[in-house]
Amino acid sequence: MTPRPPRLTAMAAAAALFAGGLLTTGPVAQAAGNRPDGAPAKAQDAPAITPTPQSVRNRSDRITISPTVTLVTGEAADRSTLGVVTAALRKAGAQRVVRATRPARNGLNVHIGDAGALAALELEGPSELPADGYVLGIGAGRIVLAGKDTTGTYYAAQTLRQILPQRAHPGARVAGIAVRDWPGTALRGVIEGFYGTPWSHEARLDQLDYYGEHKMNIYVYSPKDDAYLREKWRDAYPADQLAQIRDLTDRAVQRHVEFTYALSPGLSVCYSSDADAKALVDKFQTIWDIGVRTFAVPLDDISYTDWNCDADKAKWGTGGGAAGAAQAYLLNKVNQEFIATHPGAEPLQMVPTEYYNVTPSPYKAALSEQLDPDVLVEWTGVGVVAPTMTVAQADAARKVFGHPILTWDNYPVNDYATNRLLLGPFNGREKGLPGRLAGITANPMIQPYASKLSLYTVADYAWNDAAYDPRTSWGRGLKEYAGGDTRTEQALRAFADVNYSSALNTGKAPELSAEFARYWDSGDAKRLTSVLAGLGAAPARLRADLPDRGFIEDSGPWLDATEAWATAARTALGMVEAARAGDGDRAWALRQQLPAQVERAKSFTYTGLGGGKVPVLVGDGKLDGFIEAATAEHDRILGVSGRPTASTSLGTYQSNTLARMLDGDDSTYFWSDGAPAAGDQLTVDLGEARDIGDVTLAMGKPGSTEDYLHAGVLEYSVDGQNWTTLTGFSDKPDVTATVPAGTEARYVRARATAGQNSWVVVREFHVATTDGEITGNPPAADGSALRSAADGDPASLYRAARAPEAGETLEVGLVAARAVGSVTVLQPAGSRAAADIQLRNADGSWQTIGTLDGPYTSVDAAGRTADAVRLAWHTGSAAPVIAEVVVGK
Ligand code: LTM
Repeated sequence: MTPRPPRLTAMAAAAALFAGGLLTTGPVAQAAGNRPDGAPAKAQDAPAITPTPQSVRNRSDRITISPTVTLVTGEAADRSTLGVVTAALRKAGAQRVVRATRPARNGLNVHIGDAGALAALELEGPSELPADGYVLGIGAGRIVLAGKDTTGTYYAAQTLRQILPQRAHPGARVAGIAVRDWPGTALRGVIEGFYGTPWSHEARLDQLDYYGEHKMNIYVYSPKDDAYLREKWRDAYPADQLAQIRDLTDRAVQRHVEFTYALSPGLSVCYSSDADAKALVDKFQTIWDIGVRTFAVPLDDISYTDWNCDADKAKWGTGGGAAGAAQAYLLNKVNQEFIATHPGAEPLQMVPTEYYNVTPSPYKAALSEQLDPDVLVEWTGVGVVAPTMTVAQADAARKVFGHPILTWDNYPVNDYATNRLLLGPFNGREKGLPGRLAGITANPMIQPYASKLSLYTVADYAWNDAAYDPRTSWGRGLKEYAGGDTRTEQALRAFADVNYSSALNTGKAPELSAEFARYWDSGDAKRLTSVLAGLGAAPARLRADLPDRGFIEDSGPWLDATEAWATAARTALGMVEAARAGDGDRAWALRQQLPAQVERAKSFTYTGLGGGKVPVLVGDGKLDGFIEAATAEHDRILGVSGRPTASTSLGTYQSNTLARMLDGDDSTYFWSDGAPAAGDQLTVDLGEARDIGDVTLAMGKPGSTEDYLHAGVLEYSVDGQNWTTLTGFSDKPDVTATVPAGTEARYVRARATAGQNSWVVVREFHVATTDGEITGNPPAADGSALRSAADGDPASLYRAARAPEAGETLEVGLVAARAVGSVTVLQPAGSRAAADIQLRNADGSWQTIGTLDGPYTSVDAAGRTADAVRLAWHTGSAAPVIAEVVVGK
């Protein structure tokens, strides 16, 4: 067992603090953000120190790192602290670091854990500070580290480590400084409490190092999928696993972190059973024996309406109040028979079954009244993943649970969204909150290394909430994690930005989306090109240079997806730029690359505990949104009308979606999941007001011949508000309305004028538009439609079933004769069809204006009047594949 330094621990301090209610004066009030001298702590005071210190004052004097530095050690110095200080001095250029009981005459003296040595710097000692507070003074020819306790001195050493320069030789001059610092709340750290693959032993050791460096002092060991903590809670650990817990405990002690062992018996415990209480205590004893001093009993995510034994029902009855009484009974036994009988044990922690609100209930009342008062209660805030947490809510929790509150903050945990990395900052937590709590524990991601970015900000907030700014803290965390290299930092920032959003940070990819908005506003393609190039290169740079290699392992599929999305976005940008520059050929070539690039970007998966694969999300809604917007812009420039969309007041039966009534395929259909009432409607939206031709509503299907609108009207509208009737219909599944020439509409709808019993099937709801009517040959291959050649969507293809025969044509009818500015024919790359492009004159004759020439053919029609356009296939042409025929004005 590792020897433990005697100290007033933070947890004991927290429990004491709450024993008689909230302290509102003294150290805790200071910890809420005011410096003892009354001046507010400023983040910019000490940019290099993390978490942001409460008070930093620069001095006018300097010290020099001498070749030999003497450590003068006092009581509140332990080996870990000496190790940190020695390593920092060596990195600063000291060649020898020696220990002594009194200061050396020559060279720099570093006083560790000796508050008396502060007098020479005219600095007040740490005695009035809360637990873990410290004073660090540099000046008057010395360095003094004086903690309120050993942890405080250790934190002074961590601060010194961040202040000292890195030099190969002695002689560095260090500016004088006075830091007076203390935490905003007693407990600050992490609860490994998620579902999914538990962290590895190495990752946990690494985390404990990280916590020590960032002044976090608690780690709760509670992974949901460690069987010995839940399903097999009564069973003893195999020797190797126990040895690992011992390792973790030792490392935690070295890093001044409370290793907290959390056993969750709720799935099978019999609360009234002496044998189960003994099993719990026995298991704790084995863990105590290897050095653990802090214990928890989480009772979250269990049923409290089903007892695990009849004896509990007989003893307590049923309902939430009974469950609260039963839990209090068992926990009090553990508290009294184990915690109270083990001197040095920290206060017991528990997670209630109602952990996610402050609503008074019989369950909470029972816990409040019957649970021993010194037990800490964990609470997730209002909501399991609370978007915000306020002082008022914490006070309400304190009141309703009647116990000191330790938050179990479900951020950045991603077990409920394993497709995401949550790399944004800790956000939405009100200033002043830490001072009302016994502490803050954050439930991290399944990915330990990637969790560090947000944990950095949790540590910063928990230490000094008054000075905390989420974005500033996030930026500092990125800088630190990148290891001092600016380009790595930029790469990390770009990657973290596209993995930013969560319930706490609702903005998606905030920096990248601002760049997209700027581009659409300004047209500054150069800047966006560079941003996207940076994003695309970020994964490779991180893989090459990020010091923390675990992050790369954790983020693999997200890194791959980021690179692929950036590639697709660059293609989309190039496409818009080419279209805007009039280079339709290139624009179309780029547009065709997009689907495969997007598919690849969507193809990367995270593999969870059971081997299930989940496609990962990166910059979702922003990167894909940009590509969609760019595609629409490209199509708009080319004059492509855009595909109609549909909506309905009816529900959808299974996968028979509305899109199926617009796909030009008579064998697929929309199917409602119920019978329509009068007023129910199906609406086609053409995207903009356009000249429309005939409207066809094809309803019913073999096997469901009665599934159609039995009584209704076809109507159209320009604005979606004012409707004009085209035709009424009754008792016929196939309806066609002839539309007067010159009719303009954006919306066309079929509206039920009476209720009926049968559901509704719509095979096709077709509104002919200016460039819409397609007839001709060769017929479309299976799975393709002739209509796809001019449906407003270049992504849908008319793929001929065979090569054309002599005299065959593909004809696009215009609603009425009009001036034609150009005809553009888009074919997929590699398509070898050959045809003349012809216009139909007023006398019915056809005039050739050009020939098909590669994937992108655009022919100037010079405003000739025509009422149809056609492709007259050449003899010997390959089977045509046409993406779109665009008839420009
Ligand atoms: O939050 C608590 C107290 N329990 C569970 C956690 O184990 C889980 O990680 C989070 C997030 O899914 N939700 C819970 O309810």
